Amino acid sequence: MSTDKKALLDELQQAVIEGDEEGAKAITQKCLDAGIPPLETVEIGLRDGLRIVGEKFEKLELFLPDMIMAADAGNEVMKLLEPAIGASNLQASSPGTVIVGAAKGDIHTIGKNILIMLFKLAGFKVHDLGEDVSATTFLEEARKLNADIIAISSLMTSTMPCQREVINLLKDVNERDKFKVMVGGAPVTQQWADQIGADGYAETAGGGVTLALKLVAQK
Ligand code: B12
Repeated sequence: MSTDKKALLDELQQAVIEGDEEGAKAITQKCLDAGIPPLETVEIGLRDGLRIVGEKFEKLELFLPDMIMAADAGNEVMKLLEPAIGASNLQASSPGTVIVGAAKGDIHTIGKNILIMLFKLAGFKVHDLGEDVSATTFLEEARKLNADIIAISSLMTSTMPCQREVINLLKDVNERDKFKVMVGGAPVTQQWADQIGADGYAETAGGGVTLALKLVAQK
C-alpha cells in the first residue's frame, strides 16, 4: 500500500475512533478523491477503526457513549461511500433472494447493512429483517419470501447461538435443504460455521457476496 493511501486510511481510522463525524467525512472524501477503492476504505478505514474502538471499550479505555459516537461517525462514512461503491459494482440479473438479519439479542447493524448494500449491488433481492431477529422469524420469513439464502449477523459471542438455533430449527421442521445458511460478524469463525453445520462463513461483506453467488449456483 502506498504511504499516502496508508496515511489517509490511518487518519480515517483515527477519526472514527474519536467519533469525529465531520473529520471522518472530510477524510473519506479525501480517500475517494485519491482513488482508493471504496471497499478498501470500508474494510481498513471503517471496520478496522471500529474494531479498535471495540478493543479499547473492552480495556475500559473507551465507554459506551464513545462507542455510540464512533458508530455514528461510521454511519456517516458509509453514507458517503455507498454511491461510490454502487457506481463501480452494478449488475443486471438477479442471482437469488436473500434474507438478512442481526441475531436475536443483537442490535449491531453497521456490518449487516454493508452486507445488504453489497448483496443489492450484486443484483440479489434482499429483505432486511433488521436487528434482534429470532430463529422462528428467520424461518417464517424465509418461507414467506421463498428465500435462497438466510444470512445471520452476530457481533457478540452471546448472540452466536442464535445462528445454531436457526440451523437446528430448519432440521427440526425438515427444511434444512430448502435454504442455504450463511453466518458472519466479527466474533464468528469458519470453525464455528463448521461446528454448527452452516453452509458458509465469510470474514467480510464482500467475501459474503462471493460466497452467496457460489451457494446459489449449487442449489
Ligand atoms: C459500533 C459498536 C456498537 C454500537 C452499534 C451501533 C449499530 N447501529 O450497529 C453500539 C454503541 C449501539 C453498541 C452496543 C453494544 N455493544 Co457493541 N460494538 C460496536 C463495535 C465497536 C463495532 C461494530 C461494528 O459496527 N463494526 C464495523 C462493521 C463494518 O464490522 P462487522 O460488524 O464485523 O461487519 C463486517 C464483517 O463482520 C461482515 N459481516 C457482518 N455480518 C455478517 C453476516 C454475514 C452472513 C457475513 C457473511 C458477513 C458479515 O461484514 C462487515 C463488513 O466486512 C464492536 C467492536 C467490534 N470488534 O466489532 C463492539 C462490540 C461488538 N460490542 C460489544 C458490546 C459488549 C456491546 C454492548 C453490550 C455494550 C453495553 N454495555 O451496552 C451493547 C450491546 C448491544 C446489543 N444488544 O447488541 C462487544 C461484544 C463482546 C462480546 N461478548 O462478544 C464488542 C466486540 C466490543 C468489545 N470488544 O467489547 N456497540
